[in-house]
Amino acid sequence: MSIEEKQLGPINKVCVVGLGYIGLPTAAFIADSGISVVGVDINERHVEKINNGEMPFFEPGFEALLKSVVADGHLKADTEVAEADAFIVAVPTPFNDDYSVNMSYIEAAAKNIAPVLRPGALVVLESTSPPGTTEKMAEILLAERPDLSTDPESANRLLVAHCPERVLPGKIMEEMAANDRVIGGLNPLSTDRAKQLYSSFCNGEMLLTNATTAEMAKLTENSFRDVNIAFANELSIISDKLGIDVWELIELANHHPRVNILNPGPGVGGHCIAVDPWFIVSSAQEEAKLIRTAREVNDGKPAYVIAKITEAVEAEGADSIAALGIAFKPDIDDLRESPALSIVQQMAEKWPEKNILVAEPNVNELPESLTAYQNVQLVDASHAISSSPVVAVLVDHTPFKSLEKSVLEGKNVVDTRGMWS
Ligand code: SAJ
Repeated sequence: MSIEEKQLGPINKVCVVGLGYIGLPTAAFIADSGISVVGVDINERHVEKINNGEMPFFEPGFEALLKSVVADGHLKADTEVAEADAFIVAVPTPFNDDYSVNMSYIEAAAKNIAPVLRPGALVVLESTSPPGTTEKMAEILLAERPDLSTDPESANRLLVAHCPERVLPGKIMEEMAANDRVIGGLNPLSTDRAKQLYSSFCNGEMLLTNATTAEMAKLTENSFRDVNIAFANELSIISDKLGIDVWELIELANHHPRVNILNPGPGVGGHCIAVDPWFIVSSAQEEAKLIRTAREVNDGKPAYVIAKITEAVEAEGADSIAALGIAFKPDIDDLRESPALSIVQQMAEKWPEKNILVAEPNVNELPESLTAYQNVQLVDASHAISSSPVVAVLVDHTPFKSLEKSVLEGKNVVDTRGMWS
């Protein structure tokens, strides 16, 4: 049973639902391959910006591509879905209080798409999701459209697959075309059709499997990283207790040909690694012991850093503290789930009478969560350091690395990133 035998033909039109950090670049890459793409988002301002070729968020190198596919008419944004040969769902999948997935965005997308589905249409879920979600999405589609069937032999067949996004924010232009893709359909025909779609713009290998394994593959990749960062974070706490420099320790251990320890930090941020492992935990509560513990270790790191800063503040009798960085990782402006931001917020709350001098070269103004505090100011790094006896290094942004080490002489430094080790 192949695409040719089933006479599914070429994919000429694609509808991408959700124009965020993943959906929009995906839509633009597909449009750049010559396919006509309608990108759909509920945010009207966002849609308007895109149709003017303007970036709704920062991603290096992406603006030129966006402008070009909008100008040549291959990409059009809209608030309404349109008929298409294939649909990609790239909407958020937050978790509920019990860490189970919140399906509301997927459900809303499926209900939107359902009325415009034609027999033979393909629907791909890209959003990171727990095992079984693609099947649930198919059930929602079929409940709305009982005339369609996921039986590949049916003339009214609906093809459904999962193809998780795997690009690293900040490197999307390289990784969107180059990364290998894991593709898992509800049946082999759905998998093949999704492979045809992704081959239009991706030069990486197409790794074919079933939907549940594809869902779990994505969660596994991010959990692998989370567990390994937790190992590094735990080592940093053990090393403090034993009076060992963790950066030297890791460097020495990494000389072993089969050891490659990641970097400790103030905790794990961003919208992926701090979230996705919980989907495994909620799918296998009893069994996912290590994955749960790793999450707890990483989530506990900001409180440990606060305790270290408190020791330094008390030792110095400091009335001013320099905080270097609030982004969730180096050289980006993204503050989502940032442990550095949460540490600064906790300091502001804990010490209303002390000045918290924040240096963050990637933003022009403090986020609302910090402007609420009178004692927090955004300043440049040299000013923050020279005015404070205690310096908390929370993000290792490149501009910080070029500061002379001598500016830290006599300072009590809590360096969570090993920037000057
Ligand atoms: N971090 C450390 N120590 C390290 C590495 C990272 O503390 O050695 C921290 C970072 O500072 C940051 C967090 O971990 O707070 C996550 O950063 P990251 O660079 O590891 O990952 P993300 O969240 O930007 O992107 C990840 C990527 N997944 C993997 O590398 C397995 C990316 O490929 C995924 O597409 C993305 O998650 C996603 O959307 O799922």
